[in-house]
Amino acid sequence: MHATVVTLFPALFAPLLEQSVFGRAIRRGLVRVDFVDLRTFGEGRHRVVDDRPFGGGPGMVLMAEPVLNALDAARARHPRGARTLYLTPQGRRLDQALVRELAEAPGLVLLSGRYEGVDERVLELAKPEEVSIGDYVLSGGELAAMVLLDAVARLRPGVLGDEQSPAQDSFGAGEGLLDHPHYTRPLEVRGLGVPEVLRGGNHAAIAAWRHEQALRRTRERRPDLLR
Ligand code: 9WO
Repeated sequence: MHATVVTLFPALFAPLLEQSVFGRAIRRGLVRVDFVDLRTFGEGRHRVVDDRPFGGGPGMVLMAEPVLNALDAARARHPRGARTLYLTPQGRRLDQALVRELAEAPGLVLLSGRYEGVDERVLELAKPEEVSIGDYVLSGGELAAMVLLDAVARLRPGVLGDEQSPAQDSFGAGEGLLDHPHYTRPLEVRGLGVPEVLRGGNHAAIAAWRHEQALRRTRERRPDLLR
């Protein structure tokens, strides 16, 4: 995975890049995340990137030219076929199917907005794919970009240790089910035990129990996933 993030706040990404799984993937060369600092493309001596909205109202809007120039610089670092994404609550909802698709892309350019958003002409001219991680408003697109990067990176071969496999994920096998319950030591926690089937060595029975639990949870909590 090679991603370039266009943002005013590249430093916000440090905790993700330093986190153990993600950091190891970078050191191993399995994942690469670069930044284009939007400020570099600002206007004048003060590198201004925002201005007041036409029509009035509160807040500021990211100006088109700095964003378009930053996107061009970011795209120049990727082969054709790279995907350009703008993180916004107005976008297509991110789900595991889109995550799998993005994991196969030859490159990702992520635009993280701030303030009230970007000048609409950026969207008309650069035509990024608009992606939402959920129906809520953040202070900027950076956290959403990190969520997307984390979800995509862990699908790249070798990023997870071999003890963990994305095939084990609740959505990873393409089954679209929620996860089953998990238990570890001790056998008793404040009077609560562990289901008997998990304590025996019958792996077929364990697999069947887990599948049944996953189905039940999905039916109860997210019937929409069973369509
Ligand atoms: C602010 C706002 C206020 C009232 C109604 C709708 C609204 N949308 C926004 C908005 O999009 N503000 C932004 C802050 C501008 C772009 C970057 N920001 C952002 C991105 N906040 N939340 C996201 C985001 C991105 C992806 N998935 C969920 C949220």
